Amino acid sequence: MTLSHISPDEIRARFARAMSGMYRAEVPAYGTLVSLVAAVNAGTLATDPAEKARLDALGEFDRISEERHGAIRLGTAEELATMRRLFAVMGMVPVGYYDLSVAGVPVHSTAFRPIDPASLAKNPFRVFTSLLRLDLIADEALRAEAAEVLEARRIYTPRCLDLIAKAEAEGGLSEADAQAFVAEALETFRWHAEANVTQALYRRLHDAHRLVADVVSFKGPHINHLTPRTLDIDAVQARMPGEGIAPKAVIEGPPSRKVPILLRQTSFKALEEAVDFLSDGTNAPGSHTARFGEIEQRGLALTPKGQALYDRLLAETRAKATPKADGSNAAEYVAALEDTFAAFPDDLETLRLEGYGYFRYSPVGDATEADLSRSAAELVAAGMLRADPITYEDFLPVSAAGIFQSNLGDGAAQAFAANPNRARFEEDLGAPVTDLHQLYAEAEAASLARARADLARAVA
Ligand code: OOG
Ligand code: NI
Repeated sequence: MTLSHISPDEIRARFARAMSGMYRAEVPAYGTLVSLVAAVNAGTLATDPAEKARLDALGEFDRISEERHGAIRLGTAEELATMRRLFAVMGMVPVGYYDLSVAGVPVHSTAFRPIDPASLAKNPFRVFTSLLRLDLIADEALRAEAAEVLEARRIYTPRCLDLIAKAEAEGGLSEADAQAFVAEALETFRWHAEANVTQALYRRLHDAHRLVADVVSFKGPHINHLTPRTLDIDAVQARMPGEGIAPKAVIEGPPSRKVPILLRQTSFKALEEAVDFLSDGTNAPGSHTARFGEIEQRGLALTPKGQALYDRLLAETRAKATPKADGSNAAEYVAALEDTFAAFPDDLETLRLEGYGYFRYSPVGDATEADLSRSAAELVAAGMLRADPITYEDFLPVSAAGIFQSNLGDGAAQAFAANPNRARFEEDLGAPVTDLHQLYAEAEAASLARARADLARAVA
């Protein structure tokens, strides 16, 4: 990057804003949801000045009202590899591998996101990106037809491809190029009412799996939801029906707690949208449901120890009660969830001292020479360091599966054997995915090293 280049963080922030504007125009309920989330967040902060001060001090306050994640589903390895290059222009890299086949969804996924704490603070926009796995579809003839349709489509504009190449060659984009890039890249995520297939083929794809129809039938990977971040998901969930939005029956993820951990999410059903299928002589009007709304609340990022406890407690909960698609056992599920998760420590001190979560350290007091050799826990106890929870920036495979399922329709669940294929995904992507635990561990270690150096400087 040179001085005349626009920073990838700035391009991402502009792109996220442009995407939000586009989605608001395409899906009116999204605008309603964003307003509701803003009202609930403002209310939460008004009644909790300590939380507001904490978010301010961490530089997290400014990002929250703009914070979004989106999701797309791609059809081919080439589309995925190019998507990696497109997101790289905005400082977003693939983090994590999520196998959704276990949950009956024939995709595997990663999340493109910024990884540097300063970039996250500027704008943490992330996109959950799935690649269709035609290999999991049994009908070989249908698989071949789907592959042929996907091979023929072009989801990026020629100008967009040129600008990606230019950013790669020159190490960045100028103001004019960045503006053009945002506009051109947006085209890839737009909804296309004209399908690439006849209604008859759409039906067959749909019968194989609704997700296959969603990926194969259209000209591009329409953004299927855009999710604002709330500080109180229970409050938003409770207020959604009053705004004419019917959320899914249960919130995915951990239960409501004093210290939020990981990620809690809820979504509402897709719109039914009119589709023009390729003519097969009948010209019957068609429709498709793809796009939906979602909200999320983010909490403490967990260490492998904390994540293992989360996974175990969630599995125990689901052995007691599995949420039914029609919501009929929602209360039973929530009771089982709360009951089981009573075993998960719910105060910041225990979570930190027992190594369940990741924390960011900063210096607050004066230290003496002798203090410098003390442990982080001792320095916090002595009031020389403060420790703040590091926010979870990623996704949860079981939750993601629940979100997919609730929006694909209930009958859509289909059993596939657990079939993770990270090596194949990375080959298709053209790069390895970054390990998310490594990122949090590095962020924690870097903050501690910096805090210790600051304390040492103050002694000297
Ligand atoms: C992605 C569903 C997963 C989340 O927030 O966990 C997801 C999709 O439906 O394409 O977005
Ligand atoms: Ni989502």
